Amino acid sequence: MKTKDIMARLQAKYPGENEYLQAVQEVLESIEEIYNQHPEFENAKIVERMVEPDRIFTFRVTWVDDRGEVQTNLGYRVQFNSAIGPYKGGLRFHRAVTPSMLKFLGFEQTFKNALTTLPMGGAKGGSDFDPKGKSDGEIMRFCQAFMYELWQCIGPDQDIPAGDVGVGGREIGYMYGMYKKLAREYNTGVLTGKGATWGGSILRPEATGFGALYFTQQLLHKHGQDIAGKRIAISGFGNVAWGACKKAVELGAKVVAISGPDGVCEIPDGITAEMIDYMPVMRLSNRDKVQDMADKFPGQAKFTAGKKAWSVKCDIALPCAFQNELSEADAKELKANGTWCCCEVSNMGCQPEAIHYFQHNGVYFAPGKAVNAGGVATSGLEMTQNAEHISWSGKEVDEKLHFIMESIHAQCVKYGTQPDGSVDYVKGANIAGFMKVATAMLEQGIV
Ligand code: 2IT
Repeated sequence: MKTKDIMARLQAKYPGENEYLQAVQEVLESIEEIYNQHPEFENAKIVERMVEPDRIFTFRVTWVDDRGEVQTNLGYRVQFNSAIGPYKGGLRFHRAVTPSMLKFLGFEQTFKNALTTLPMGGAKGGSDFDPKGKSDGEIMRFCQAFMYELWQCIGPDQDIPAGDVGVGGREIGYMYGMYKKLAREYNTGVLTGKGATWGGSILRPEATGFGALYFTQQLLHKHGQDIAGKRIAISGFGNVAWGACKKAVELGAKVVAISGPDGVCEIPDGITAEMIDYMPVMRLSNRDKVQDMADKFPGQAKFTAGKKAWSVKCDIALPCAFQNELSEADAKELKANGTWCCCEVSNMGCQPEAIHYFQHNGVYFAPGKAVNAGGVATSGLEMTQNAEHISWSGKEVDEKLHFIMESIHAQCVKYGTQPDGSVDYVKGANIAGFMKVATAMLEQGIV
């Protein structure tokens, strides 16, 4: 297989699906060498099969807003790959959602889920519904209308959605309520990220951020460093950024920036517990403004409009918001300001040129599919608890999450160690995930 040829074919077939093409290109470049050492992969056309989703559901979602006006959105579920388990992955509600975005996310999810050590295939879904400025009632009616279509496509052994950008505990609650009514079954295993009193795993809300910090700590330890005392810049202020802030502070680091679509909040003395508690309040308001933090904590947080978190001096950068949020120019600015580590927490948060710059300028870099896998891994733990009708304590879940993140780090080191002893975490994560999925596909025949 030649990455160039496959990419040329995909570009001709899916012109304009830029995020999808970007995600595929990165994985193919990483695995090309090892793939070509295995003629059995080529004979079974593993790559050609793996880059296409198994199926995509597209549906219209119609709901009524607070003014009584009828609104129409599009909903999707991309079931990407089920070689190692039922389809699993989040739902994204964001105005920019397209099939390309969900295909990239579903593709990434397939490899990420393979890294978690748990039996989960890859999927993603969502809608171009824009939560910004919506009331709680509007959010509820949209979630209900969305589930009215989605429920036929999902099931505990079939496909298990969860949250992503724009979908948190509140939205999962509204969707589960509707699912239960339609299916006439208390089938908790059909969604993850549920409330703790009705089948949700303790620590699922924190898990993506906590897991990312455990991974970052392991990467630092591998390189003779520790997170304590380090200055960290974080982008976003949603669920993932919130969990990352909590664990960073717990491990003794100082979070000196958070950001939003409107700009950055610089926090020279480090984020406090009160500020961290305010982050979910900001999210639930649907205002989408990080400036609210500076307004609430004047003197502690300084807001600058139009600037990114990457303009703030830090040791470690943690992108926690959206794909392609960190460009080559941002990477250069970070490096010039003394940053020496970037762990990508958002899915494909760094542009390819930024990753290339980090890797060739002495900045440790690890990709989202390894760093953020603690979220979906804890969803996998939630599925196990639901199947057994039990609930583990926070301590039990945290221990399992810790173990899983260690295993993901070890897989990256195993497959990503270069002849000079350095670790290419991008290669490591991609090859480890690929080998697991490809082997399962081979063993299950041509289907
Ligand atoms: O990108 C992700 O891994 C998620 N949004 C979480 C998916 C999940 O099923 O928990």
